Amino acid sequence: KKDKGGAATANEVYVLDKDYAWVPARLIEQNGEKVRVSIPTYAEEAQILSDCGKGAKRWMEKEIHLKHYPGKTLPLQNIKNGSLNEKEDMVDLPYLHEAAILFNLKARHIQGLPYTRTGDIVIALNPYQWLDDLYSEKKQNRYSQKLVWESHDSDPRQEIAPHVYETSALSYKGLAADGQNQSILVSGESGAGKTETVKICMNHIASVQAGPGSKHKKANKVVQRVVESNPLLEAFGNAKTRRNDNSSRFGKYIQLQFDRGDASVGERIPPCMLAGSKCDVYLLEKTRIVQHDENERTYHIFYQILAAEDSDKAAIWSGLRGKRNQDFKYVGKCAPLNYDGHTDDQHYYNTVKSLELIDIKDEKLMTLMRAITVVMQLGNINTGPLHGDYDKSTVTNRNELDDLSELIGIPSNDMIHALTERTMTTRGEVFKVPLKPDQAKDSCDAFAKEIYSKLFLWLVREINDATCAEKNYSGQRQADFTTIGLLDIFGFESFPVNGFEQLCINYANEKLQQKFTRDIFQTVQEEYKFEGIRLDDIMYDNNTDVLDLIEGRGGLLAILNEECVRPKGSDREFVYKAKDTNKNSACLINDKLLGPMDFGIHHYAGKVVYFADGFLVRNQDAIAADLKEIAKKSSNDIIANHLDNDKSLNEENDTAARNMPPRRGKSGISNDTLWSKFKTQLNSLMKSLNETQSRYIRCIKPNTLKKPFILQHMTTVEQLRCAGVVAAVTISRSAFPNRLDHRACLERFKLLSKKKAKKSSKGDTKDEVTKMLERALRGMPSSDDGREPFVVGKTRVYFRAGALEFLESERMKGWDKWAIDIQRVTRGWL
Ligand code: AOV
Ligand code: MG
Repeated sequence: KKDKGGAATANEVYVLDKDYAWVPARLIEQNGEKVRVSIPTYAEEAQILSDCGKGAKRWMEKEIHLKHYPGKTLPLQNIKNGSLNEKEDMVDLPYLHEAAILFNLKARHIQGLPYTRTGDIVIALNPYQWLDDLYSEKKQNRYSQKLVWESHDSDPRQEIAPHVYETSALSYKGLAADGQNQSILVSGESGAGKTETVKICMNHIASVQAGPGSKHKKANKVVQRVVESNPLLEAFGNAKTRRNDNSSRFGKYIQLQFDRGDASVGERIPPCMLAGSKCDVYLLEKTRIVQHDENERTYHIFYQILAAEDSDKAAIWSGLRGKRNQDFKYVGKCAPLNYDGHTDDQHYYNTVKSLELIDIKDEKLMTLMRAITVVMQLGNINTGPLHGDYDKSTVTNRNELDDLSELIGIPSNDMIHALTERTMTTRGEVFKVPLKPDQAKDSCDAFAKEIYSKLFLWLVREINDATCAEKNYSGQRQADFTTIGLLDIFGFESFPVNGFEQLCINYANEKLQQKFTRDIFQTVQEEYKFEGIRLDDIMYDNNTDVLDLIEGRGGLLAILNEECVRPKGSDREFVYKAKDTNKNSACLINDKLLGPMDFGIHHYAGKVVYFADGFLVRNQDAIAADLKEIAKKSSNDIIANHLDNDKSLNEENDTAARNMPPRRGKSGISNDTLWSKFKTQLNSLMKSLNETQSRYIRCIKPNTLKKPFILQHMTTVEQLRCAGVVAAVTISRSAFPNRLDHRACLERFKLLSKKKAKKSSKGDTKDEVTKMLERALRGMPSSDDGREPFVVGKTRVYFRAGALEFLESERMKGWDKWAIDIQRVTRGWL
């Protein structure tokens, strides 16, 4: 039986599609396990929404075997009304599942509306164009007025469109009104817009703090320094990648510090002023310092220096005069890049200005620039066999070595020894082992990586010293300030080949996901409490098992650390032991098809296979003692004094980390491994986050073309899954998958009630809805556990799985029976 299209729309569904994730379709027929649907032809994919609205001209038929697609066909109320009249808050979508979320976001995105809510979470699609109106001063003030300074009886968000300004404004309000520390957790994949979003929120917070209607927003020096610290961190920690011209190659957590508002002024909310900021950074990508892909670049700062005026370059080092990118191997030739609206030379002068703001100028500035030049110069050192002996090595381009020696301030011969030999100690006897030419080259690379990464940490400490409130308000301590923390951290990663970095990144994401699900769960509990609904059966997936596998006793982290101190430890042995010890863990993929260097993990966001090559070396993350020793002789203060210091500000405060004695293993390398340090850092971050009220912004990259208005289904859906948006919806809907507010419910189903619903004498809609629904649902088969099919709350009706579908099918009494069956078959599926 064919559907004629047009009016009857309840047989419209979304079906899973291998190219487009979800496509809207019409059910034509069901025959046992088989369903025939008609789908708009793929050529019209971009127009899917409008086509469906118009009753579609060209459709193709497709047979779906339900048996093979369990849970893959979804009931849809009405594509036209459900999608084109998109909802600002997805919680208001009557059917809330992955496909509905996708099409709601799409409908908004193609109209230039990048922000959408899912309850308290803001989903931000990268608009890939600067929308001036969206970030005007007027907009900023409107959100501050509505959400911070005015008082309302009901949720004021109902009056304003979703925006990340609501996240920043509500955080500020929580801070000022309740005195509670706040945090904004921004996540998403590379290029999704995390860093921009953090800056947008930071600017807004800086404007809210000036108080209602203030005209003097950014005049104060503290605000300027805090805001200017962003481009500075970007110059040293961002680089062009294939996916993002200004990609952050480190994670960061910035805490904005505020003085406690003066309650004596008698304002309803005492304005708290921004007093400073503090930044913690995570896992700077080190390999990029010595190599990068052809279409990518190393860190911006290298290109900035090389693009400066010759006289400025000569002030750093006379040898830089006339030098270009291609004269340095680590930098290399690449097309000129204009990111953030500026060229490299313009960026150089902005960087110098921002450095001056934090008092890095004159000789200190030169020391910093020279240390960066040392890194570049290290890449130019070539090594070869010593007098034809390939077991030994020497530097083969003496002129480059002499330049290096001049820059770093260490005699050339001392440099040669440090780069081409290793000092070993066996049974108290000290002797030198020569390095092969390749090993000597690796030692140059290791030295360059070490200098740059420590220099980056040094810079972060300098920024913190200049911006932190404790310094600006002497005599006050950290605890005297309240904070809003902004987290901009790498999202979940899964590439064709995944290494140690991906494991660290995905581990961090598991930690954050755990917090996310717990917070969502709590919000749902609060909503039900507000509605006066007793909650007995919320179930949700938690990822404790994966975290156990990674960081628990006998977990991957412990095994890898053990392997690092074992005299004959190897990557392969690590994989073997990891698989053997955790063979009962459901999260570890121990497939016969995986090689002896591969292991897989079922992460919350999907399955990832890791290739363990280089895990031990990466984890040890230590340079040879010879290089550490020689660095101390450098005339460059940063290189001489800061190579041993890798503590971030938070870590310094963490006494537990300080009191842990480092263990020593083979060749005297300490067991203070990268992973252990990262774990300590993460735990300290989680502890700090747990003391705050957290809000979430999920950034989504709508297309890989970096173009406005386009939304690609497949990649968007993958991100929604990774961001836990679907999981959040599942949690919030697990007990009651559907909800409608009282009015909407009355209007939609009043015809079902045989008796005309009498207006309750008190005009009580709750009572009216309850009576109406009791009558309308009388014919519904009772559930196995005998529970009520719906519960009426203070403002909304909550439906158990199947109840809303039953009402809808009753409403469309004229439908063919098969349509109802399909609704039943698909009931409860996400
Ligand atoms: P990311 O921080 O999430 O990637 P960015 O914040 O650097 O991504 O954004 C990537 C690019 O998208 C920016 O350089 C802008 O061109 C554009 N963009 C992002 N957000 C907006 C916005 N709200 N309005 C206009 N353009 C925007 V990475 O750091 O790579 O994970 O490691
Ligand atoms: Mg970024």
